[in-house]
Amino acid sequence: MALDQETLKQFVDTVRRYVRERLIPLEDQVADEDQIPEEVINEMKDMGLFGISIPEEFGGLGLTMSEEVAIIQEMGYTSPVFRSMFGTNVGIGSQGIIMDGTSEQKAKYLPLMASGELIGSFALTEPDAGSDAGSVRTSARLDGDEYILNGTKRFITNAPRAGVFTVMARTGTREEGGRGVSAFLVDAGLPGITLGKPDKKMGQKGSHTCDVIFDNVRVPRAALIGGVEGQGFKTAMKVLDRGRLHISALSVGTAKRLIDESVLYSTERKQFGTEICNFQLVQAMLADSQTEYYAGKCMVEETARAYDAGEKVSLQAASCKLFCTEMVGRVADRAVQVHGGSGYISEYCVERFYRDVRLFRLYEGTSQIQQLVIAKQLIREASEQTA
Ligand code: COS
Repeated sequence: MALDQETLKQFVDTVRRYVRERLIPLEDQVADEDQIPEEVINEMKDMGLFGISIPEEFGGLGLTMSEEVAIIQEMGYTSPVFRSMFGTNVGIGSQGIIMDGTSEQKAKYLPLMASGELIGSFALTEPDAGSDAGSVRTSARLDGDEYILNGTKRFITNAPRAGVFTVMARTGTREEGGRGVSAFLVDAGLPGITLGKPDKKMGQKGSHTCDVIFDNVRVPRAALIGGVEGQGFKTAMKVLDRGRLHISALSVGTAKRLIDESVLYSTERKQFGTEICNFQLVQAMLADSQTEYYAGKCMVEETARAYDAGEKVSLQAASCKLFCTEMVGRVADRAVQVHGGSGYISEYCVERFYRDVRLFRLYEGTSQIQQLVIAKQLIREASEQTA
């Protein structure tokens, strides 16, 4: 649903105020305790954040991509772990069902995901399959009316809280690559599912990932997304197109925060008898960050508009992910530089953000995978024109 401009503005303002008044003051606590307070999770549920992308008929807010991008930029202004708590429900954890699920699968899972009662996680990555998403080894063997799943999934965001996993598993042969992969909705409480130890990450404390191990897990045939084998890779790619745009919006929001922190610091910190913002070399860093932030924002908003217009945006989404996640890395680096020695001290939030944003260039496809997606499409388009 496209919200009218006034309603959208009110929602964006509400999220902006919530981020500034409620979440930013909690950032250090969440990082220190590696835990988001339960009451905050409940507040985010009450605000409808878990269901922003889920259609209204299933209890979500049914925002368009442009609207989602506006909200996620606001969320990017604070520690990314808050967004991560509901991010899988909005993106990779629910979109496979929304895009390719049967009406029974939608009715069973989406309302619970929209309210935040059920956390959905996306289980694609494996110890030996990350960038090469078509090479997953987790197997799903049909046995009567059930599939039996075996394998290990790695770095699964929100796995410790998940109620359902979208699992990419091989129903075909290894030689079939992506064509032999199917997507399954696997309830987390099923016998044979165990979780590995929580991963000790570089940053993003408060967001939890771990291995998920499937040992002869029996799921009904009805767990196969869309009821069709061999479509899992394509489902994953479509989900990731959208996810990449979402992460780009997040990167843009975080860049804005880092710029604001840098400007503020530079107007307070004095050296050589004046505020450091008066030095042109400092101004150059601020200007470069602002320019790159603005470029990223324009790209993301334009691609979201194209997505809403029904255009295929794989190339644009990959371009956004490549540019915006690399951009926020540079902006974070400059933010530390503007803060000087203080930027290396955890008392200033730029130190934490510097570590947190490093993940953006890795998950939902590394920068190198985005380059590959972009170049492949350019080459395909060129060969179609000459054919
Ligand atoms: N939307 C719909 N379909 C898509 C698609 C998309 N964005 N991208 C690819 N496909 C389809 C192709 O059309 C092709 O279909 P056919 O078999 O009918 O021709 C099929 O999927 C295979 O496509 P392709 O040959 O391009 O796939 P590759 O195996 O070459 O791999 C990459 C493509 C490397 C880009 C893919 O594996 C990838 O994105 N890897 C990164 C995965 C990732 O992000 N991992 C992070 C963990 S998830 S949080």
